[in-house]
Amino acid sequence: MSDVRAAQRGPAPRGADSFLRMWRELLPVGREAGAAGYRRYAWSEADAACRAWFQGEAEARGFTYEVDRNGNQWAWLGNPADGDVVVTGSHLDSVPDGGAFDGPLGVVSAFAALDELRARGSALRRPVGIVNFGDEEGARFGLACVGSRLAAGQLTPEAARELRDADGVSLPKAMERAGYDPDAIGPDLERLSRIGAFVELHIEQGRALDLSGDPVGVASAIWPHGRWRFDFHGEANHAGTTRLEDRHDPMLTFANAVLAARKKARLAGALATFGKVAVEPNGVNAIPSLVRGWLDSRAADEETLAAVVEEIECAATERGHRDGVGVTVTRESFTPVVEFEHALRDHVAKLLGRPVPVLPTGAGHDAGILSASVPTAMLFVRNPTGVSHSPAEVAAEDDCLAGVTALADVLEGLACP
Ligand code: HGY
Ligand code: MN
Ligand code: MN
Repeated sequence: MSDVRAAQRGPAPRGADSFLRMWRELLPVGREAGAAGYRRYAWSEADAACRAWFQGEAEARGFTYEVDRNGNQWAWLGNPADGDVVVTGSHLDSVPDGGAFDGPLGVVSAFAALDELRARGSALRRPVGIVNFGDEEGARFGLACVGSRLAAGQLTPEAARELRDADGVSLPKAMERAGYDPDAIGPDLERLSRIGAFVELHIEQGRALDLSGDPVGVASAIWPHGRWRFDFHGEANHAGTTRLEDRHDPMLTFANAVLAARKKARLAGALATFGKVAVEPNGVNAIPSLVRGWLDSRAADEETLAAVVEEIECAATERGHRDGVGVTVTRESFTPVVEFEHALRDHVAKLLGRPVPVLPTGAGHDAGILSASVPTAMLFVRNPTGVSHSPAEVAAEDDCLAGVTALADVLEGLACP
């Protein structure tokens, strides 16, 4: 069908060279001066800079560039309307003070892998696409994978329109300010139905590959996970004059909930994290009136996850009774367990040409969202420290290049059989 050589201009950079060039060029994009890490939040200026980078890379190669109704960016080689498209990619947004690799590694590797195929002279027999899904981390509006959830019909436009950031800016307003049409958002099932396989490459967010000594692995499953908002309602009062026994201090109840979360998760072999907190009025010499803490919890199966969250809620409520503090819990998102399709997973593993670890992960991904409607697989690249969602996140250059080669091998096997 499409000859990868015909669609690109200029001499053919090998995947490794183009990866290193793109990585260097993307590193400063959307990076605030003085920030500890990346703050590439959805629909921000930093996000716009990343999107401009994506569009530039697509157009420089002569790929057809498109933004879908939900603001996800696509670069096509061949005509996606032909169907059975092989898509690869990831996301470019970040958590607060995130690392360089979570997301961008998959997008940069996608372009580099197609450059590698071009250098190999591979002729594509299926259309190929690269995607940058919008707002994967949910750092700004609290819900992860907004772009892929909307496309897959797992988030309704009505619910998306209710999302607000910490300053009260709604998702539609943020999209509009960034130059996108918020009235267009909604399911994009026809687009997804054209995808025959989606393969997302991602840095591993753990140390399994480091421990096994492999640069690349394949995903087996994603743990079910969700986010719950705990509101602790107390009574504002003077820190210097209110007797301890007269206080209704929501910070105390919150602190106990944090300890309970740790204990319940440990006992169940699950994970529970209060990573974000907002305090009102947030004065150093005032007992707070409200503490709002967001719980992120994950477990190997949905029953365990539900039990752990319920236990944390009970512990918080009980403690609230003792402190004279009201506790309300709101589930803000939930992603069920994902088992990647075995046929594609095994095929991808075989295309790598050597035995590789097949790993579950506790991290969420757009691939997990898409897996409900599209055959989906993931490749992981070794992370020597396992650190992620932190500026300390790192992968060795050789491993990133091994990832590019692995992705090129997989795309070649799928699209140039
Ligand atoms: O939070 C997550 O699991 C993902 O990295 N978005
Ligand atoms: Mn992440
Ligand atoms: Mn990610």
